[in-house]
Amino acid sequence: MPEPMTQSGPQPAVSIVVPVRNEAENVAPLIAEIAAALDGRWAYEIVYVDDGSTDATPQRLAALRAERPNLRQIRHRSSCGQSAAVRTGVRAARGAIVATLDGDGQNNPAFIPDLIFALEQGGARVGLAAGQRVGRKDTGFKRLQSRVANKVRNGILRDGTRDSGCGLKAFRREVFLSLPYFDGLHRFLPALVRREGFDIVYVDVADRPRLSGRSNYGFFDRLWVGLMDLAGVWWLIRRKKATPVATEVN
Ligand SMILES: Nc1nc2c(ncn2[C@@H]2O[C@H](COP(=O)(O)OP(=O)(O)O)[C@@H](O)[C@H]2O)c(=O)[nH]1
Ligand SMILES: [Mg+2]
Repeated sequence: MPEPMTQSGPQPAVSIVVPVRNEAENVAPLIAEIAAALDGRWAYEIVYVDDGSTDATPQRLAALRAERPNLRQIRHRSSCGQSAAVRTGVRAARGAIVATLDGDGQNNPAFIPDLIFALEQGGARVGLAAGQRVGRKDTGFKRLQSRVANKVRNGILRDGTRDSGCGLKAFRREVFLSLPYFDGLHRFLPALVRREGFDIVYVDVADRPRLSGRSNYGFFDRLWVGLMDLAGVWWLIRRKKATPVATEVN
């Protein structure tokens, strides 16, 4: 059983969840950018989920916590993957709205307010505001992989999404936690959120190169698990009936 996570202090409206594995050099600059984007706008907390890093990521986070009371660090004892880290962060989040972003600096926190506004303006029907990268800063080969993967996914799932792998997203905590969980889930949020009967709104976000360190994924990781996950999500959608509208009769 996971230990219960408790936190005192006023409840924030928004939680920023950042999954990281071995991102020591990227922690401080990204947190400064998150604070610059959100300070004075919402009561918020930053929840870093360190997924069993073997570098100085936990120490850097611990040092920053001394000066930032709204920064939390949650640590997996051993690495369980990015989806698991996002889920741990969302479960621990105290805000009703959660925004996620990658911890390597590729996602610019300056877009978080746009995502939150888009979600809020959409009202209760909208379950997810998804970032769509423009001007990708990855290598040509990775851009090609991503383009093919997005075409195949959209062709099969028809989730109307150009780019579902962007780490910048905002959603209602409750909606995310109602989704079926699997490793790889974070790449299929638009299709899974639509499956629950919610709409998606999109926000264009400028992509950046990784600040420092290296990618955690290789070509074969993405190809093999990507195909398996696609088959799984296709099945989940096929096996969905109408979303129940339930009312208690008194
Ligand atoms: N918690 C956790 N985070 C991960 C893992 N792999 C990648 N990440 C984080 O997820 C984000 C995106 O990963 P990255 O390696 O940059 O993937 P890429 O941008 O697709 O090449 C970064 O913040 C990583 O630190 C993992 O196994 N566990
Ligand atoms: Mg990256």
